[in-house]
Amino acid sequence: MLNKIKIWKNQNNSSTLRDKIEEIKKLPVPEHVAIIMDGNGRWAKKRALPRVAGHHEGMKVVRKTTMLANELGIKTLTLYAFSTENWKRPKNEIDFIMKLPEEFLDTFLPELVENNVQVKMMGYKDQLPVHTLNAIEKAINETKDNTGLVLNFALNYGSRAEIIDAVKEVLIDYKSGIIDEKDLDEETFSSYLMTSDFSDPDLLIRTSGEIRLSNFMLWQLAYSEFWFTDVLWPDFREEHLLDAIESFQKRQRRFGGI
Ligand code: V07
Repeated sequence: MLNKIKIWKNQNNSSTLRDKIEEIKKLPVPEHVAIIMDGNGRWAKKRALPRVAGHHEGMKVVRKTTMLANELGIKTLTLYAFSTENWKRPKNEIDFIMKLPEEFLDTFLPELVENNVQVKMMGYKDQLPVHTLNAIEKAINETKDNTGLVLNFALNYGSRAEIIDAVKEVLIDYKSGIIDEKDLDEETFSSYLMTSDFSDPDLLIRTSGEIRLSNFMLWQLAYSEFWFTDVLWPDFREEHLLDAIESFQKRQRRFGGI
């Protein structure tokens, strides 16, 4: 028995990533994890690289994070890839970022399919370049029957605009008699949001030391646990996701006690 325990430890007698994953899988994991992937520009600046190098490195981290989330049994992973405010950035940076979905999918779509991951997107599609949207819609279509992790990209997404648009839809349905004033409760209103297919996030992660929501899922995050880290998104590793989930599980245990 002791021998068996020993082989799980590495030479420093510290626990390995594998140990940590197995520990975390023993307790309930958050169903829906949302991440604000911040700090890509800062990561590049620290290395005297162009900002786009940070975005490119950040894309690789998306792949690793997705695979681990899938293995842990997380049901939905929502990643804030591009906000409605991000159009204010220099054109060359936007052009580069808008090629990332294609590059990501050219490289990783087969792996996503193999791992039963379903790709989704929420956000305002009209303003996206056609080449970007085509690549994403192809991936959504090719993975639509997959039953594993839902990988939901928030792209050209903004929460206040989403809420205003939901209100407008409610008004239209009110005018046409589909909905009555007394029917409008939180659950009904949620069904008008872009996230109508998903449960609310249980855990929000934001990297890079900023402690704010930046117009991300304002309605949906009302009851979520928040986990902020100074780690820049391109430096975010498996152990950081595991730390965030471990912290979530500890909080759940404290509140579940009574
Ligand atoms: C983007 C890399 C991650 C850090 C944050 C900003 C830059 C992956 C995607 C993506 C999107 C849709 C899809 C497949 C992949 C992506 C944008 C930016 C706009 F179906 N990374 N990544 N999209 N960054």
